[in-house]
Amino acid sequence: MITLALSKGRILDDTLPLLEQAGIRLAGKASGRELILPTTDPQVRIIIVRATDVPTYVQYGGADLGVAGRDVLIEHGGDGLYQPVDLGIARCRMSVAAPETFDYKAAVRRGARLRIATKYVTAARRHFAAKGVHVDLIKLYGSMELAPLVGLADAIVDLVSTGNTLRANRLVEVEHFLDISARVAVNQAALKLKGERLRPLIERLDAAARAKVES
Ligand code: PRT
Ligand code: MG
Repeated sequence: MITLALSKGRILDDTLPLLEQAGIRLAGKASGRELILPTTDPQVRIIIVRATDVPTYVQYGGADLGVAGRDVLIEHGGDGLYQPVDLGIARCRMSVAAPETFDYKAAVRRGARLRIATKYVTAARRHFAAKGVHVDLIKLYGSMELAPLVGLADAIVDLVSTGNTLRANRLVEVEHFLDISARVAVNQAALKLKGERLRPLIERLDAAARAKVES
């Protein structure tokens, strides 16, 4: 049996069509509450976990492979994971955003120490270290947009897609530093033990993703 970990929402919605291209469909109609979904391939099942838990399930072998955003994989660290395929789905970017009233570029120029609120501390630390900007990172688990509005932080690091969330909170995207899309993460031990089954599945997902890009 091959177990594939997905998260509800855009990862599941965007992965199902690729799986279908690879010849695998959900078996029967799901109510939306099941956490284990059988597929038309009796040797493949899907488990539904939180987006940030996908790499953890794969790392410890609770799933043989999974689909997770580059953001999630960076924060996890990638231990024990092989990342062979960028599916090009669930695309967005990681950016620094600040209130209109905060001159981010000027603050960076004069070497100010910045307070940055984010869920993505690893990616943010890397970015500011590479830029040589001193930051105090404040870890939050959601609604980062609020932090600068109440004086908790000067700026935030968040994912941006349409930009509507930032606009609604009168924040401006001042620096886009990472392109994000979802990748396949595979348990390294499973790849050795179940390689005969896993490799063709990974190859078919890769082919489906490429075909989607070309169309
Ligand atoms: O929602 P939950 O807490 O369960 O977990 P999650 O937020 O990690 O899961 P989910 O399904 O929301 O996101 C899964 C993956 O989709 C992420 O890990 C990203 O790789 C990817 N993705 C693509 C996004 C977005 N686009 C996105 N726009 N993830 C989050 N957002 C959020 C963003 O954080 C911000 O709050 O949407 C808001 C911005 O969107 P715009 O369109 O207003 O700019
Ligand atoms: Mg979300």
